[in-house]
Amino acid sequence: MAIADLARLTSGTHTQTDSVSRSNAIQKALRKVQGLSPIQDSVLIGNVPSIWPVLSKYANDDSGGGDQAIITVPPPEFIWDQRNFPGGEIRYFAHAVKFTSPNDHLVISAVFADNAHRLFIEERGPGGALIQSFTPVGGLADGLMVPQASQTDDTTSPFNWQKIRLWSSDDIIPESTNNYLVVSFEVMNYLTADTLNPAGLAYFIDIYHALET
Ligand SMILES: [Ca+2]
Repeated sequence: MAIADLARLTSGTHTQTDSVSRSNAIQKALRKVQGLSPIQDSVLIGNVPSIWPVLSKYANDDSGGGDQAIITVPPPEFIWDQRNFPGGEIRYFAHAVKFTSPNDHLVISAVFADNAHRLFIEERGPGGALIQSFTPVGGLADGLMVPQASQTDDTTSPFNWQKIRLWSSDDIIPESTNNYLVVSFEVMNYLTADTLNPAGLAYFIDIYHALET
């Protein structure tokens, strides 16, 4: 069966963000891809502590069989909703792409977060209605979503922010091509006594689909 690339999604200013809820971030992501408003683009924050692991492409990337639509997508950027990072805060991020076929899809992801995060990959209707979840109930888990976990759980190297979480799956079959594949994140910045306590998110998602059912 032939397989084709559909999209590469990487964190950047097009990633939508919200300080209140994942649902709000998803609404913004769906509006962004449909050319509607209001939206809220994420802020590029750079490698704040200079020691975060960087998700980057190979210099001679030929992903997607060399398809320019894939390999010209910029590598992931470190993002947040603003340039300050209070300890204990949770921020939400989302990115949507429209399904173009009813066939089996393959999604491959790599995610960095400072400090903990949950990743959700879902089919959503154009207005945001949840159609189905491809990730576990409550999202894929990276670290405890507890502000004090930096003092109780995430206390030795490799720290949570040093881990790149990997996930992939096939059997991602949309109910309708009117719907969207929506990737969303809930990210928590732990409390710490350190002077510098940055928060950030960076991700890479490749989506492929079968050309026949
Ligand atoms: Ca932090």
